[in-house]
Amino acid sequence: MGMRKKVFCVSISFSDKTDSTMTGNDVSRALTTRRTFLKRGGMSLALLSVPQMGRHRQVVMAKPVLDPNSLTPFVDPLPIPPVARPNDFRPSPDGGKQKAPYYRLAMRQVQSKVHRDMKPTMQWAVDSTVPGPTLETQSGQGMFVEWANELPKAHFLPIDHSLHGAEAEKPDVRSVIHMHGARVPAAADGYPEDWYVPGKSAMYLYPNMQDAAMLWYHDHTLGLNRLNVYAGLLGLFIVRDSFESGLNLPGGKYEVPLVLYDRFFDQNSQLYYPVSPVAGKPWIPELFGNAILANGKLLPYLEVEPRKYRFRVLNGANGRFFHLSMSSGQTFQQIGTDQGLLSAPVTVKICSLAPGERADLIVDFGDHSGEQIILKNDMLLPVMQFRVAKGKVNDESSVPSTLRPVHKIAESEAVKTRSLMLGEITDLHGDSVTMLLNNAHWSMPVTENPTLDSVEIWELINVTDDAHPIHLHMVKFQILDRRRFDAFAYQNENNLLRYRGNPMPPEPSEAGWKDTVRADPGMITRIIVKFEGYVGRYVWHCHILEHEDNEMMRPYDVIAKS
Ligand SMILES: [Cu+2]
Repeated sequence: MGMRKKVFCVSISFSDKTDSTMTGNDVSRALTTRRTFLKRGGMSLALLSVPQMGRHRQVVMAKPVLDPNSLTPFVDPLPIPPVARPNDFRPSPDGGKQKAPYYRLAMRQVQSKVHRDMKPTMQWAVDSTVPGPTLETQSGQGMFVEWANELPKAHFLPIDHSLHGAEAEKPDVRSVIHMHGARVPAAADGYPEDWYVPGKSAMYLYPNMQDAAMLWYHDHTLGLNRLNVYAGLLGLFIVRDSFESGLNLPGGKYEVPLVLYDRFFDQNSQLYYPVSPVAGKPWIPELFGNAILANGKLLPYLEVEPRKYRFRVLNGANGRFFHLSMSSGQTFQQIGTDQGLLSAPVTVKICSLAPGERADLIVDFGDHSGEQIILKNDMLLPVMQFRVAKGKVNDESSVPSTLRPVHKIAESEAVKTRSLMLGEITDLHGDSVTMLLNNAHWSMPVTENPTLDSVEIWELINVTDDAHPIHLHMVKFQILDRRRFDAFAYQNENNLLRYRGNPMPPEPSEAGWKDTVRADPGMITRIIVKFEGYVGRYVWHCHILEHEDNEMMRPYDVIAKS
């Protein structure tokens, strides 16, 4: 017989030390230590919202993975994704005099280095970088983007053909790009079934009738989304407006986008995506890579001046929640969230971001001249380093004490309240088999059908052990509250609602316009949404991409007023 393939089994837990050298006992110890730490620290779980608490799943690491601790940290400068330049200007379809910029952005396979001491990594880029080029526009300035699929015909990550939408008869390589957070007509939203194969493209018009905010684009292909995004198909989209520009916030080179995500690399510097131990069904319920990348680099550094900076941070990970802090102990001033500016800056010591969420942060290096400061995740692990120059500089930027007023939507405006259960189906071992929204599969008839311009309250009733970041396409919303409830009674006593606590308002850093909300385990999270924009078919889903790919996504229809 040939060589026996070495198989490494690790539990994908919330431990950041998950790697091929970790045994089950090590993982248990790590879990215990962290739980004890959490308890002793008196830290609220809502703050940390570690989604992986108590989970202990077998995931096969078919090969040893690279340990980022074995690399010299902070040897590569932080790359800034290039700003996309229009190829052309085209007549606007609304017949207006103003022409709209046209961009052609192609998805391609590239080789690029994520660290000085690693070999080039094969990735799928938009244009030629991962993250792809940043699109920028002014609010109200529409644009055309032609998303072209120029990928190879073979996928390099483990497709699970048993998942709905990823059947073996479908082509392996398919893509469709969604603009997360954009108010767009349904035809340009990147519906998960609107995928196309290499050699094809889709032309989308984005009207951009919305306030300044940092949005992002990423693949959304039904059943493949987690793999295509992991491969590299994501990038930023910044909408600006005159209100925000009038605020004198740090700008130009002092405004730095920061796309964060985690990956595994094999010993050959190639992306590695773990699989389940079940033959023919490689899907895993969550992925927490041991390597955290910032703008596509592993452990980069950024040279900064001793002054204020604005960081536009995206959690672009498949499933990891980030809890960012600075080794200097300094705080962040959070000025914005998913859909733009907060009503006033909020001081945060730890910036928590679920997958899909964004934070707009002001960091003042003014009192730290000459220092080297580490941006850390989960209070332990380095993400990147800031090298603050010596001396003093004249910083003319400012952070006003009030930003953009956030008009609160009154509950009385809601014409409907929908109770929507976030559920999970497990096998006899307690391992996840599929995740469902309101017990419905993707292919079942639409059940959420709000009327255009109406206001609704959606109650996200989470009976699972995980936090699920829930994202609604096309709209922005506000978080009303979160409330602990008896999930057992709800499931076993015919949806009996027994509350276990008082409603808790959103954290101040979430009390603005959102498009993605953390629905914590054992909690009912209520959001209030005005369905402004366009009539048509959209989707709402969990932004843990492994969940989304396994049924935790539903179509919804915005219907015309009668
Ligand atoms: Cu989920």
